[in-house]
Amino acid sequence: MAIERTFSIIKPDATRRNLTGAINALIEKAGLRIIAQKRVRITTAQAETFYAVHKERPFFGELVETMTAGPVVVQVLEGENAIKAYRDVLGATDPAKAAPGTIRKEFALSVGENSGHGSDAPETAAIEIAQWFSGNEIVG
Ligand code: 3AN
Repeated sequence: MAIERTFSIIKPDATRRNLTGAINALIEKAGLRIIAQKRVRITTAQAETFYAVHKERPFFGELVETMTAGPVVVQVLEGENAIKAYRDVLGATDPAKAAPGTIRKEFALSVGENSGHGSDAPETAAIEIAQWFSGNEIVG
């Protein structure tokens, strides 16, 4: 198995409810290492760029609004098959369909306010990490 890096966002619905530590505990329990982390506010322009792939979807406006509604915690996670491993820890997009013990089952409020983002492929992980972190902020 390959050691990979993935990009994570703890979304505003979760930071608002003081869930950063609880989510980080699930990340670490899954064997993923948090090798970079910072709390930031995403601007509307940054959210539109980040989610450009969804711009034709009916929920795009709501998505940009929820991602800019409060602070987020952006992270780089490292571990074996980190991209899939983190998406498994996140659980299904719709928390009603997420498995017990996953971040979204435990904490998400709705399909929109679903507490976390994880990259879906190595190419997007590389782009997303570079969008938020410079090399010397990532300490593996
Ligand atoms: P995932 O984050 O699980 O990869 P995507 O890429 O399909 O899911 O969707 C990106 C984000 O868009 C989701 N995390 C969620 O916040 C939002 N989203 C997806 N589907 C819907 C929907 N039907 N209604 C509202 N928001 C949605």
